[in-house]
Amino acid sequence: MDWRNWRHVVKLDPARPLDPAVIARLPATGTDALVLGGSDGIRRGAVFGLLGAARETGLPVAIEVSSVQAVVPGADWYLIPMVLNTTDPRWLVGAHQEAFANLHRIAPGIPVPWDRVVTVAYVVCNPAATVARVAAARPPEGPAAVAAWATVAERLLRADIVYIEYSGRLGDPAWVEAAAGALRRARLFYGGGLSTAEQAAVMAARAHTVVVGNALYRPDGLECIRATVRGARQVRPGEGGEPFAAGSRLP
Ligand code: 1GP
Repeated sequence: MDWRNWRHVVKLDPARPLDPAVIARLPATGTDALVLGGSDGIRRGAVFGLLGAARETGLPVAIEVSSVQAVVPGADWYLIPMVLNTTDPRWLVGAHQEAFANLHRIAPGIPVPWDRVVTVAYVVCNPAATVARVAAARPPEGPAAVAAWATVAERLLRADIVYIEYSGRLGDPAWVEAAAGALRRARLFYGGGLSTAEQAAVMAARAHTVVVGNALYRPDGLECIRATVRGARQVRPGEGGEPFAAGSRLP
């Protein structure tokens, strides 16, 4: 399935151990795709091993290239994160520039699969999240600031995806709504703290795609994934609160 049609995605962290039997059971949960990604401690060997297990599920697999260690061939898509609200340009474009400058060493002889490269503009909203610390992010002050970041992402950077990232805790639906209201073309992803059908439905009514990470690592992880898939499928994007593009008109 094309990434533009994903409603529910599971994010697997290559730095966290997970029973391969759990991964093998992910297709039966009804999720649309697997994303391999994490903020810290990414090692090429672990990404490679996890990619193999993910591929065996038959689900579409994306690698989030948050480090050159995640440059591993064999994924359907390569998601390139850019942290919009970082205080250090390294996390917006600096690390990317460095990677391209060293590509001949990182992936010798392998051309960049540009048709499978997807740009992801992150708005990091939870100051306590690892990604906020690692990427030196300054969380937005409120929904209006989030909407403005969404406009920057779509209109100026032409990003494919705008990602409202609360990683580790449930976010404020009003912030997701604000981003939706500013977007016309980019896909809106929400991630953070989802483990129940109700929580997933609230966010999936405001975003195109919801991402579930941490909950899978709980003892009842697969049940959480099933529940969040059910919730995401109960609603349509733009159904909750402000519809897409509602606030994107110029005065
Ligand atoms: C993390 O947005 C994802 O990048 C998912 O967040 O781990 O809190 O589910 P959780």
